[in-house]
Amino acid sequence: MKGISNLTFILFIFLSITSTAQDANYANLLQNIDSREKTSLNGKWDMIVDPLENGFYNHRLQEYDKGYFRNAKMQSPSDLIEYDFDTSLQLDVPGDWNTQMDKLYYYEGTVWYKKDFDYTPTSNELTYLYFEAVNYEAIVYLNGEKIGKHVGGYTPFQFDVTDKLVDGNNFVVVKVDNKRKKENVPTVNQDWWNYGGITRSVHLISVPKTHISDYYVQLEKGETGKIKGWVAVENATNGDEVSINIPELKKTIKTKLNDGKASFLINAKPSLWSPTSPKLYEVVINTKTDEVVDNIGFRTVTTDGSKILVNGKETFLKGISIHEEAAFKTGRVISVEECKVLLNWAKELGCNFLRLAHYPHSEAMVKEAEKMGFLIWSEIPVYWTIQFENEDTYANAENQLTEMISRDKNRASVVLWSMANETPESEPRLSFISNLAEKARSLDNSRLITAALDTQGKGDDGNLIEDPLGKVVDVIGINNYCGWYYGDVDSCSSIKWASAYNKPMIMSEIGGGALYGKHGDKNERWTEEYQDALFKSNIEMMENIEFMAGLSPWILMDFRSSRRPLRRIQDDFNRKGLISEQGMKKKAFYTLQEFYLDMDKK
Ligand code: GCB
Repeated sequence: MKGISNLTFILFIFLSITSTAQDANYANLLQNIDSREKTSLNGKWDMIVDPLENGFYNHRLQEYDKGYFRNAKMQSPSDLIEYDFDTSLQLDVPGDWNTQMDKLYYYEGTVWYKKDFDYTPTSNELTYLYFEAVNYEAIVYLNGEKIGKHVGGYTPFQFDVTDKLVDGNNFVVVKVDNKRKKENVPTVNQDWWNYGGITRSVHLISVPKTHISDYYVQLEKGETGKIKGWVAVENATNGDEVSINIPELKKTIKTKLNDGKASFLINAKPSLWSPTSPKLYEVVINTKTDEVVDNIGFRTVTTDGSKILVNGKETFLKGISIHEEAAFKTGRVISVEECKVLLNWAKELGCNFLRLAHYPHSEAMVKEAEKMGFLIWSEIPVYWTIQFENEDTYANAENQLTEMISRDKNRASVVLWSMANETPESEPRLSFISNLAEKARSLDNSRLITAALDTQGKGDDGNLIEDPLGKVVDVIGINNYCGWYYGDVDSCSSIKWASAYNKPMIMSEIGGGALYGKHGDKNERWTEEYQDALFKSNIEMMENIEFMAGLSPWILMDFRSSRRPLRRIQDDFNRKGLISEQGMKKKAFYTLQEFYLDMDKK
């Protein structure tokens, strides 16, 4: 007994010494909002389409205080107010506007959203207004007053609205603007639909004044016996206690807060999370006033030369790329069921890995994928030729990266943070992406950093990877369209590859388009036979690349893109899916499936 209390004392001293703030640069997003008391603001929202931004600027193009956010009402019959939310049309939240109203199919611009709700204050609580995502820029007003702005279409953000809420009826107005701009991330050019709107859920989340605002609970890099992390508590007093409890492991550790943060280290031997055994442990974090429960999996991910190791074991990433677009109805995915349709297809294909392209997918997608044992590549929309020399563009990209990592840093499924996709080589691009990589490592050094490159040299002797970005990343992603954008289908199988880096390479894209049900000769574009032959030839090529550690062909399902106007074939869809948007599997689906299933037998 005495021994145990000595040990506790030593541990207490150790924890006190190490309980310094870990990193002050997180986005400070409430973690795991599933475990929080929430009021949903989903449902019908009133909306006004405002292409000229009349509700924001006066006729001199100055921002003015009579904007639509006031939600003004006529007080007398002679009043002139040229808008009225109460008689307006409505949109569903969550949801994109493009697929909800025919008139808005191609619309890019401003739409005003308004929602009324009742609120009853409770004592000693803080209330956050939490948006899971709005594409692209959101200016948020509560009861006629501006409470903040958020830029970036795929990550969550929150505002403390405690002092702005009134007892009884309240209204929130959001100016949503998805105009593409050169300086944005992504920029003006992208090969997916620029779905606008409040595309993910909105909540009011109440927490005690002194509350757990953030935490990191993960295995130490490369160590399977040490769970390490920190807890951040808002409005705490120095010395307040935090406990971290993992009941199934019979581990409880207590630590003290210093400047609102506390570090901890738990020696434990959890059953490791892996694609074949996606074990999650209930983790309960307590303070005197607050409790958060999460389900966390423990695994390591490292590299050894050109291999990727999961829990120390070489693991080939049998993957597929996915856009977060709903099957059958198109538009953004808005429910867990819609996530599951895509994930089940990936399972059927034989995948253990998903590239969630080209932006952070919803938390629901990441969590469902985690339960099903998928390893995940998660990325920010630093896509093609963005403004690498623009500081604001960098700040925007870094903010999206920070919000992505803040939200998903406790997910065992996520093994790769991707910084960029197909960016052209230049000095400014190298420093832009190197800075992002450094930022990502400072926020989370337990995962691998990657980027999808398309800069490989294509010579007569074969393809050579020597992009200087290869130095910066831990895993090199290569997008390679042999048989589609270059080379004959038959030529692909004999291409040789070399790399200047002794690092793992994931073929993050290969592919070609086919219209489901279109059959013909294997040399005829858009037929299933052409796509199938392309997959076969590329598979042969990849079987000969020694440093290949994984593969995520482009793409699971046909998806909407305004770059794809070819009538009767594309009809605004990128047709590189292995499955049509109506859920019909093309020939190449079965070819890739066979390749993955054969690998399991080896
Ligand atoms: C790419 C891009 C992806 C496109 C794809 C295509 O290299 O990374 O976003 O959709 O090619 O279909 O051209």
